[in-house]
Amino acid sequence: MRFATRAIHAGQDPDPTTGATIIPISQSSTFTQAAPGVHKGFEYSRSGNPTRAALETALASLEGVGHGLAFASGLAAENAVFSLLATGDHVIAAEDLYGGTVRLLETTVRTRGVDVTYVDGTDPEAFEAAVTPRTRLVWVETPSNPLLHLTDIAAVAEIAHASGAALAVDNTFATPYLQQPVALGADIVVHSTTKYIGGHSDAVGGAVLTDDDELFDRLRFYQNAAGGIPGPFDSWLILRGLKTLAVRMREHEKNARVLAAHLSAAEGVDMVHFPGLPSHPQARLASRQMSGPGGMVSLRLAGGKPAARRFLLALRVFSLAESLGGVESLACYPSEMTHAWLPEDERERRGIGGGLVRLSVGIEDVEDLIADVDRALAAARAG
Ligand code: P1T
Repeated sequence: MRFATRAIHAGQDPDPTTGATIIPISQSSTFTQAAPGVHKGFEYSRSGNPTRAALETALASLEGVGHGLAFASGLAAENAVFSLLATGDHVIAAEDLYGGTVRLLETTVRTRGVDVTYVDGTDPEAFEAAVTPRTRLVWVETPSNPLLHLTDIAAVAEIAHASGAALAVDNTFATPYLQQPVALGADIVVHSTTKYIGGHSDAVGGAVLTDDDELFDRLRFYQNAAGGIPGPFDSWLILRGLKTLAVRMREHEKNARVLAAHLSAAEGVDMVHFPGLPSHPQARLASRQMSGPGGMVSLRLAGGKPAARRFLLALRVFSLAESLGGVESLACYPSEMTHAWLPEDERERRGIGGGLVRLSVGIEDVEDLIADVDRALAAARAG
């Protein structure tokens, strides 16, 4: 079956006991056993729950892998992957990452005695140069948050594997509709399902997908042992959102292409980051490893922080909010929101300056989105 069909049907057969066409919300913490250890596949909802299992099967199918695990948030999913690391191990991470991922690496992974090196994610040679005999994991987001940098997944997978390390790709921005990292050589895919997969900004969740049986066994053990699982209702909301992923991504992308081109020609905009623009430094890699550029656009306003502030306050259709990937358009100010945890000099060094604004382009009528950014740009210039 093809992608849009699997999004609606994988793991989602009619309920065998009632015929319910839609996966029911199995709002039960426990499952009655006929005799000790004799049950229908579920014992206790931390270990496994039918609604969550349906979501896990659907997500694995969309990423083209054999195993899926759902978590309570994207960061809980990431933490499951980082649990594979022991004291003395080394991680190479691309530099442009969601601020919460950097915070997790710096405050919980590094403090366990795991060494972390950040490299330019756009340069495979930088990964190669950072490899040590203790490197166990390479971690990238592609496209990255917030600068929309791309990492060449196939090239970096080869480098990771040559040193015996695993490559994990945070595929939140691309979604499996546009990019399937395991087919390109990655070992693990991570998602914040809060974003495009859920798609309606009404649930927080995460997922880890892999085709590797041994990694899956360890991650599955961690999921049950540490317990950071989503409840049945959130699993159900994310599964419902997932059904329309293909159609939503097409609309996000259509609007993002129009908006990115419009912003590129606009007065007061220094730079637009969008993998679908011919000016994106990795436009060729984008067309090779993704089937489309997605719906995220970042822009750098010429007037720096004061202009960005005026821009954000003048928006009416875009909401000023953390998160992304919902049907509604959102604007984010990375330096004071998603990446506020990083020290200012570190943000500047990573290219997240005061003029940077990130847009999650929704699926509203694009004319209204253009009118909104034009009004906000006029306000930004008026200062
Ligand atoms: O918020 P949570 O579901 O825990 O997911 C964390 C996360 C992981 N990976 C990427 C690429 C992300 O963007 C996020 C969360 N990001 C935001 C909340 C944001 O506004 O960028």
